[in-house]
Amino acid sequence: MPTRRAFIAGAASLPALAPAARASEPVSHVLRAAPATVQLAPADFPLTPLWAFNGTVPGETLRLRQGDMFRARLENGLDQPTTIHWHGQRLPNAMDGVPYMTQAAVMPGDSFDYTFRLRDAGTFWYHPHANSLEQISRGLAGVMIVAEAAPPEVDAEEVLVFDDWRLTEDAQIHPSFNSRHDKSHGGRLGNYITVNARPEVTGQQVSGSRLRLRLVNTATARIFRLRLDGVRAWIVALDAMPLDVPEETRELILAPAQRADLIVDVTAQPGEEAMIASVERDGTYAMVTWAVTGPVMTARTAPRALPPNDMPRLAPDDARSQPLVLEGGAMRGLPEEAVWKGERQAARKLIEGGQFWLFNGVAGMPDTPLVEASLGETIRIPITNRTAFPHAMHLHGMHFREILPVGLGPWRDTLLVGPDETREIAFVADNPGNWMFHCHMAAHQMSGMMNWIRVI
Ligand SMILES: [Cu+2]
Repeated sequence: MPTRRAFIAGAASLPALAPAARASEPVSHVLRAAPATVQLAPADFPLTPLWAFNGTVPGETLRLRQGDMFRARLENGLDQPTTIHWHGQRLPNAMDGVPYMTQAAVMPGDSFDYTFRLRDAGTFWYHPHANSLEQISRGLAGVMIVAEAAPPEVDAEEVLVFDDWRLTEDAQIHPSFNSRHDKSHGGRLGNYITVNARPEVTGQQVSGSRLRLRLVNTATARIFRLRLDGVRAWIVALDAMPLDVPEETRELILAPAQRADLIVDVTAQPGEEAMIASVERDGTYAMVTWAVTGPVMTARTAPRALPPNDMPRLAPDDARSQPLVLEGGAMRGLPEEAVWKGERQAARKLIEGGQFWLFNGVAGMPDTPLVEASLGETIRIPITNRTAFPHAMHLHGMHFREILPVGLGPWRDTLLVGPDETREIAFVADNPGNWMFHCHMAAHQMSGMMNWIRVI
């Protein structure tokens, strides 16, 4: 019969689902998810009670260095389970923050230590992956910056977090998280767009100066179309990953969860303004306005590419293909029957259960993954969107590239696929584990648009 000592020793030698950081390795960051109250709406409106990391929206901006170990403790001060997903990080599966898939949910009053090496430089963000629509919409999101060993030379850097809030007339977070209309249409679109949780960011820049801008969309539904004025701008990275060649632009689309790093030269003259505006259906709104001052700095040559992260070599010609078809939603609807919770069911049953969307005929997480890849295998996924809405498709754990008519697109972790489009992605399955592949419009995710990929 095993002795108690032997039993304890045996239990201690079992690999834990996710190792807690040891006492000898203190955490460098504590992120407490808890209720907070901030002045979110303009000053003549009441304060807004929301949920925040460390009391602010966006949550504390984490400034880190490539190659370092990251150790952060999540403390759950909410009255419901939560986790943190480190969006875009190529990390060990147990650190990915997906409850019931990579870790147990962190219960109210409990904590969880996340530890992983920061292998990639870039602009990332963190957010819960539990009850995501409500938790992200109430304010739980923050930016994670991993600096390159040799960052580009700029005069200033700005982090700009674009978000969209649905507020009541007295500036409270609208509690309509179960709206069937949101789920079956374009998601939880708000009525108040912000940058860094303000309706507008203002400041000063010197004419001719060079800025690095890190743009993040933390909204759960709104696709921002951003226009740049009074500057010459280049995209140098998308979803954290540097472009091979910086791409000059005057306007860019930032879908939910996407990031863009820009290098921007202020071309407006002293006395003029430089601006980032959001182009919306009902008009164009200034989000960032810089008063431009002198003396004028000397113009520089176009920026060089950022130092690349260590990406796999992608040879899609040899890849296995697994198509994904997106169906459902308003205007197109569901077929008569579909699979939900492992059973074929009438569409009426799915709709009663708040399920409006299908991935390959299945609503919600299927028991078997979309793809089971062997480690190192290259996989192609043509994504066909038969719905009437765009979807921001996000793969955890690995970045992918789009297969273009000629060549390959940039490395991304989130791709916007428009209605009636087919967009094909390819990736090297080089990170073992179970990884979610889902629409990042959280109302769509919870109403059907979830799947997963297994790498073994
Ligand atoms: Cu979607």
